[in-house]
Amino acid sequence: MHSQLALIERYREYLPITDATPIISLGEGNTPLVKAVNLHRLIGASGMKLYFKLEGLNPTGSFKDRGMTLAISKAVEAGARGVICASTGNTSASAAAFAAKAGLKCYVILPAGHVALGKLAQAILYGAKVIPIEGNFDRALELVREIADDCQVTIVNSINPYRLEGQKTGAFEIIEALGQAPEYFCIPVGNAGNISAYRRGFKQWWQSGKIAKAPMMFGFEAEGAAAIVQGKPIANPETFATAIRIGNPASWQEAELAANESGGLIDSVTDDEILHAYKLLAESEGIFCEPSSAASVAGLIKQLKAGSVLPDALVTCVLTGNGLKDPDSALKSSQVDLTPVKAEAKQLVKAMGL
Ligand code: AN7
Repeated sequence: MHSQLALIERYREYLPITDATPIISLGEGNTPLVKAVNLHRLIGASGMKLYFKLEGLNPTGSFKDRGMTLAISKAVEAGARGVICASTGNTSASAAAFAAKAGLKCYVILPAGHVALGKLAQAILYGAKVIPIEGNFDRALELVREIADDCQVTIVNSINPYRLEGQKTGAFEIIEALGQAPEYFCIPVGNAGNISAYRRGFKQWWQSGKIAKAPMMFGFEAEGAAAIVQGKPIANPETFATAIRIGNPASWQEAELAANESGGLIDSVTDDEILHAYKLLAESEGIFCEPSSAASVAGLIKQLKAGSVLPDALVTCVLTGNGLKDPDSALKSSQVDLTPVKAEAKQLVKAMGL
């Protein structure tokens, strides 16, 4: 029965909703936690119990839906006319979809030229007003903060207090699926909201006695956008993982605290390491996530080599978004000859390399 409830109804006792809150849902949450059968062996940890939380199976294809269902429900409850966000893509897709269902106007401010095509297509088709700027994500978020009040629109970036509250439900689902918390928890870090949200979820259920121990939180920034690791904002962040191309994370302090107090770490991974993990997930586990999502696995591989993750541990990696959003990255990262061969059996068998 409980799977028929909307995500935020299912966990309502842990969330700031009341009988007066209209529930705007697209069927988010309840995503699969899939056990690795090959990848852990390929990274030299055959005894590892490794699980992937497939957040790309949410209705708009990313984890953002967990927070957006609550942010949009609360915006409707408060009588908002419209919502606005800056985005590297996934927030905009999610905001646009939930706003469409709620009948709210949605304004989306994007860094021109650095949003994966699928995400842009989503925001447009869901009917948002999409405005690219000549600037990066950090500048877009500054502008959104500057104009939201005057324009009488609600910000639905993760600085909206309801976003992270909704996103913490991912931690609850992992605990329910495993019957305990993982020992190590690995996640990509961009604006640093999701790692903060998961920490809230794990901490809340640890403090209420539902789990004996909370996981060590390991967050991974892209090396060219690693503000937290370097201890200073990055003016011109660069990485091929466009979703985490962010130089001044909004939840910087909460994320650092999450890593520190849980005994974990925020580290960085190179584009090459991300690319390697992206392909490994696809080829060894049949999982097509987006490049940014693969930062969690790239980071796991790095920490395993460094000895900070033990090879026989219980580990969960969050795969934050669906690879189908970004087919360009998939094709660009593979050297495949797609020249057509003659439609003849002999030619075909030869092309098959047999
Ligand atoms: C697939 O959509 O910031 O550390 O504007 O799309 O919580 O920011 C997306 C971020 C990881 C990083 N994986 O999460 C946006 C945006 C994917 C993402 C992140 C994002 P945060």
